Amino acid sequence: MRVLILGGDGYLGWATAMHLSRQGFEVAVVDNYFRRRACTELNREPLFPVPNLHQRAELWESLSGCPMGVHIGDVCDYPFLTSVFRSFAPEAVIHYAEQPAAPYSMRGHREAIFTLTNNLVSTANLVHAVQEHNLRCHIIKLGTMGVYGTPNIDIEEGYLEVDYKGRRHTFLYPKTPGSLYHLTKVQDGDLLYFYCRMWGIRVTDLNQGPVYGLDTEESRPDRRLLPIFNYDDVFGTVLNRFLVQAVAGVPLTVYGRGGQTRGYLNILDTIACVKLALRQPAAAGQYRVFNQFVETFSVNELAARVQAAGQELGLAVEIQNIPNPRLEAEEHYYNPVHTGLLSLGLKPHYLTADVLVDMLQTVLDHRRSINKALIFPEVQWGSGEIDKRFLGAGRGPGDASRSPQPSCQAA
Ligand code: USQ
Repeated sequence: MRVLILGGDGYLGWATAMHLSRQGFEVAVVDNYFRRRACTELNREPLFPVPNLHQRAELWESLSGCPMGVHIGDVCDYPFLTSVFRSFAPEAVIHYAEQPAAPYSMRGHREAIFTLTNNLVSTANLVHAVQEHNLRCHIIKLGTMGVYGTPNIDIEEGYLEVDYKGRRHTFLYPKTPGSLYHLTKVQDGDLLYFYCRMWGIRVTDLNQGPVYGLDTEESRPDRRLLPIFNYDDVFGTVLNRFLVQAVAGVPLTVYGRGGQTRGYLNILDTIACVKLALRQPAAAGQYRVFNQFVETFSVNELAARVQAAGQELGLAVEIQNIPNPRLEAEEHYYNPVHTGLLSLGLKPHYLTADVLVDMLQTVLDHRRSINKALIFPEVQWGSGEIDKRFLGAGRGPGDASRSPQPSCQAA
């Protein structure tokens, strides 16, 4: 199967590309180097430098014997995208080419407009390219669990069946995103769902939680094959940040009370989920949604685990609750369904002490490159007076975190 990976230079795109090419898929990668440029512009360089995409693809081919096509260009440039479709004729496309950082999207006007434009135009261009070249081409789009927010009821897998005044209908699950980035993931999902209904395209939307990890089987033979790994306040995700903070001797930055709970997964499981979706594609006209994570943790729980793993390596890890730069519920109900990918065959990797120690050891190899100035969060979500009771279920000035009342109380 010919698989085109948009955003193939990124943290997840590169690891996915190597894995799929080794598994016998014919792979081509596309990237416009946005992440590299933004890291340089904001002075938030990754933990270690990685060769450019051409060099990585050549190195990968020399080690594995698996060739990989490289196209440098912008998915928002429609003539460029259609030229790639014409030359490669993909049968599936994995769309990782969105601006993925919530803090970046909240940094200012320029970053907000870039996030909106990039994430929506890239998705719309992809849909049109598929319609123009091969309507059967399966689109796998990386979504986010953050589209749902933290509602005070269970989160279903994409859809919600509603009984209303004696009738029943199934809707997309209601969304309450917590950053502009997450909002664009709601909007691109709506776009894809719309075109599934209009044109019969086939789409899988993978609503992924925060990912952690560095090494995959493919990167182990040569450190130059590791993914771009950020630990700064803009592009770093929470667990990756905590690992670097533990090694740097900086107290772990728990934002606010630390009860924020999310669904996490190892980068190995991201790759496994994408492969499962490729091999068992959505049907024509189907907008298929999976909640892509393996286990849930609060930020406090993650910090405690990193602290314990650090102790095994003789690192004295402190934890500090610092003022939350984001507007988000810090204590909330969280119970998302995530059975779809398990039923396709996912064999999860869990966040064990061994996994944490292994990741800490890789970070220790690069301890001299850590720039402590990149750790403390600078981007603030808002400056106005916000009543935090509106942040949870968004149902008005009631107590959003209150559990549903048992029905016997009404009697
Ligand atoms: N957090 C801390 N301390 C830190 C960094 C983060 O307490 O130093 C907290 C945040 O406030 C948040 C949670 O940890 O409550 C997760 O933050 P994150 O930065 O790891 O994740 P987020 O900004 O939500 O975004 C990341 C990826 C994004 C993906 C998303 C999945 O950057 O691309 O879509 O995880 S999810 O969070 O489920 O929406």
